[in-house]
Amino acid sequence: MTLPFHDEAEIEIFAGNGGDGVVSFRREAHVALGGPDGGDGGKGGDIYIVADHNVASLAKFRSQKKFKAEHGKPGEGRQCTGRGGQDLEILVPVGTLVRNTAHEQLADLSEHGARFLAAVGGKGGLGNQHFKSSTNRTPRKATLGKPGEEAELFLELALVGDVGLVGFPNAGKSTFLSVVTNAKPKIADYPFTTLTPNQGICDLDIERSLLIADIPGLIEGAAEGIGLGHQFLKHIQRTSVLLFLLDSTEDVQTCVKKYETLCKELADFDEGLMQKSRIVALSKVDSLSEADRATKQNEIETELKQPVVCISSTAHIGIRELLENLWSIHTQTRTREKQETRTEVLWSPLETE
Ligand SMILES: Nc1nc2c(ncn2[C@@H]2O[C@H](COP(=O)(O)OP(=O)(O)OP(=O)(O)O)[C@@H](O)[C@H]2O)c(=O)[nH]1
Ligand SMILES: [Mg+2]
Repeated sequence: MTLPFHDEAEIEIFAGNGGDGVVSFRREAHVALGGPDGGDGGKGGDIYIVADHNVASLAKFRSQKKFKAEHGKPGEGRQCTGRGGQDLEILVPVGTLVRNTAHEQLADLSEHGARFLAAVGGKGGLGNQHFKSSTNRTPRKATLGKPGEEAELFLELALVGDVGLVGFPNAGKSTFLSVVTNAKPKIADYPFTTLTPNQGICDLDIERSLLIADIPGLIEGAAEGIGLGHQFLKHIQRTSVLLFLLDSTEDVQTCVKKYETLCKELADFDEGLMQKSRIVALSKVDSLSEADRATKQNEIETELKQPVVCISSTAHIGIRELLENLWSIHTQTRTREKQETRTEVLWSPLETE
């Protein structure tokens, strides 16, 4: 699944107006003056924004920016209420954030089927049947339907991956994605081959799969907008584990320096990214002899003071073990997150008294 990417959109939405109430009197044979029987107007349609996994990007909002729900119908005689306007569902990709013009987040539609009521339809007006009193048996009053809510909204897509790939350009991120998932990203031996995020599903077996997100390479100063900048880092914010790729064909000092730069760029963007579990891998080790591989791995582990694994996507070296490790970190992280949310929900100030 390589996404044709369009990850931001601005839309205007107009919920339906309520239908007007009407003035009407009962007309019956032999009854000179029937009572008031004007029905109420129907409610205007609401607008929902709904996450749907069949929608891949926000591209469709380039051509359509205005969305209007149906108005309610006016009431009718014989106390008939007008038909309500139909609700409108705007389908967006899973992972869409909805913001208002002040850029406050209104909704995070991170699961298929998640719905956000974005604009409420206006109430229908009241028919004259409601205005009958002991002093006025023939009221000529009815009220107008209320206007529906309107809003200007910003939609922003942040992918919901399990594993996020982090590395300098040319580190072999897209190649890794293409080997372990169904994605077919562009691969080439020059920097910035990947210009927009890609996502792919890696099936470890029938029951276990990981959603892996590949983002454009980072370079020093990305947080200040150098290279393609850090704009794509939001796509790995919701992953449970980060996989750093360092190109093993480069010397030890370059690998170490690049690793430190990547960490700094991540921290400059969002400290939370640095709290995520991570695996550091030396990529392209098929280009090194086994002896060189081991030496380089040891030296880099010593410098970084953390374990480093050796992989080659093209020669399938170390890939299976890496995927198993990613899986186990991923499941542990998600279990911990679930427990944390449960604790937050269960916590009550009353219990601490
Ligand atoms: N020998 C060898 N070459 C590899 C391996 N993985 C990637 N490469 C090569 O490294 C180059 C860069 O690979 P990409 O996958 O495009 O790198 P990237 O990290 O996605 O680069 P950007 O999209 O520019 O950030 C390509 O020429 C690949 O063929 C590997 O395991 N072994
Ligand atoms: Mg790439």
